[in-house]
Amino acid sequence: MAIERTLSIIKPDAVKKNVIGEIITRFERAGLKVVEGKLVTLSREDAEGFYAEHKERGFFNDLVSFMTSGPVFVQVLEGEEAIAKNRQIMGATNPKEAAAGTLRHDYADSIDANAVHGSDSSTSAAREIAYFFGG
Ligand code: RTP
Ligand code: MG
Repeated sequence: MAIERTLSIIKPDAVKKNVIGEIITRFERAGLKVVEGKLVTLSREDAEGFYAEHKERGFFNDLVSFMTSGPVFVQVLEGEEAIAKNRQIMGATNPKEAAAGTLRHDYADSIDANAVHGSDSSTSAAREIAYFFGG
């Protein structure tokens, strides 16, 4: 099994709920290690650049407004199959469809305020890690 790195963001809704620690504990218990991390408030430019792949989608403006609505905790997780493992721990994008025991099932309020972000491929992980932590 390959050791990978992936980008994880604890989104403004979860930071407001004061569950950064609980969320990181879920990752640690699954064997993922935090190897970089910082609390930041994204500018609109930061959020637009990060989610550039979605810029033609109807939800783009709401997504950017939400991601800039308060601080986020940006981190790099490392471990075996980290990219897929992180997505599994997160659960489905829409918390109504997220399996019991996943982060979005347990902490997310809506498809917009859905607690966490995780890179969806090795290409995305490389781009997103460089975006926040340099190449
Ligand atoms: P993320 O990028 O935040 O980890 O989420 P994801 O891969 O599960 O979902 P993605 O398709 O990349 O969408 C990014 C974020 O946009 C919001 N979204 N809203 N209203 C909608 O139909 C809709 N679809 C997506 C979600 O907040 C999602 O996390
Ligand atoms: Mg995505």
